[in-house]
Order: sequence, then structure tokens, then C-alpha cells
Amino acid sequence: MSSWLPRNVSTFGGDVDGIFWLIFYMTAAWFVLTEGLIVYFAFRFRRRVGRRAAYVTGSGWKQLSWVLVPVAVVIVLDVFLDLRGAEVWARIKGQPPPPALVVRGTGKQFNWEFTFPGRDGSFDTPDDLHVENNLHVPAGKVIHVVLTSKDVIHSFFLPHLRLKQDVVPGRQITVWFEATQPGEYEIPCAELCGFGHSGMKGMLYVHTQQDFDKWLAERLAETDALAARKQR
Ligand SMILES: [Cu+2]
Repeated sequence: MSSWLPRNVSTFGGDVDGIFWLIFYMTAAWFVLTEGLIVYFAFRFRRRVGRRAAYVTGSGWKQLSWVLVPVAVVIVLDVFLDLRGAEVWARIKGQPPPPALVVRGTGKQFNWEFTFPGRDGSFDTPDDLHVENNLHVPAGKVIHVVLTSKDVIHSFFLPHLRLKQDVVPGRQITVWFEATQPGEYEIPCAELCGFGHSGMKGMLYVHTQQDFDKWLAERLAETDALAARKQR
């Protein structure tokens, strides 16, 4: 069954999938039960010669209970689901664990721009590293992505990491994840943001720490070389 969903490579992905399957099985069971009863009753009480149709007023406890009992069961299941969901929500959206790396993610028409703080570890300094569309991170580390948008609403979506967050101009929203396996994973935009929306696709590259350090050192060296050439 889990083949419906992309492979989970996030530390909190199992919790999100747990809620997904809980909702799925609960609604599936309810669907089969109610549709089954409709079909059964339609057949059982079908029109027959010599049998008068009953006039159901819906008054009286016996008739009312056909509505009130299922409503009560639905409310109980709903509250149960809300409580389970709130637990997972609090774990993921509550206090994010301290980051090993902070990256800025800016949505614009029609791509993502990722900014790494460079050697000094702080943003808005000359050694900031800007990368179009591709986010590179080490595996097994807590990554914070500070999201915003330059123009319209976009949605930052990492399906393999079970992470999705709308990005809104004028607002900074920090999300976090910890990828468990190195690999290449798609970053689509999940909000219809204009004519270039479907082409708005980036990649998440999860490296081993060693490979990530190597990638970062190479990119920073490139930026240095470029800056030196400009000065000449
Ligand atoms: Cu979009």
C-alpha cells in the first residue's frame, strides 16, 4: 500500500504517513459501511406490489437514533483523529530542533533561489552563496529552511520528506527536516503561481557530510574566483 506515496527519507515522515493511513482506513471503512447500507436498504425495501411505502417523519427517538448515533460515532472518531494529528503537528511544527545548517529559500516567478551563508556562517555578507533551484544538504543533520516569496504565493514541497509549506511575500516561515538517506529528490512548487508554475521545479540533493563539505568548498572557491575576476 505504501507504494502510493514516494519513498520516505525524513525522520518525521513516518509520523505524517501514520496520520495519512489512519485517515485513509477510517474513511475507507466508513465509506464501505455507509454505501453498503444504502445498497442493502435500497434492495431490501424496494417497491413491491401490495406493500405501502412508510411515511417517515423523523420524530421519535427510535427514528432519530438513525441520525444521532452515527453523528456521535463520527464526532468521537473526529476528536480521536484531531488529537493524534495534533501530537504529530506539535512534534513537527512546534519547537524545531537546533539546526546544523540554515538555508534561505526564496520563491519567485518561476524558480526557487537558495542562499547559503558561506564561510562566515551569516547571511547578507559578500560570501553568501546563491544557488538557483537546487538545494544541497548533508544527510542526518537538522536543516532549517527560512522560506519567503518575492512575488506571489508559492508552495515549497518536499514529497520525499513529507514537508510542504506555502511561501508568502512579506512573511518568513522557517521549516525544518532531517533527511535520512543521501539521494536526489524533486522540489516542485505545489501552488498554482502563474504560467511558469509547472516548470518551477528544483532538486534536493542530500549528500553525505563529506560530499556536502566538498560541494560547498567547490562552490565557494568558484564564487571567490568570480569575485577576483570582477575586481581585475
Ligand atoms: Cu507554482
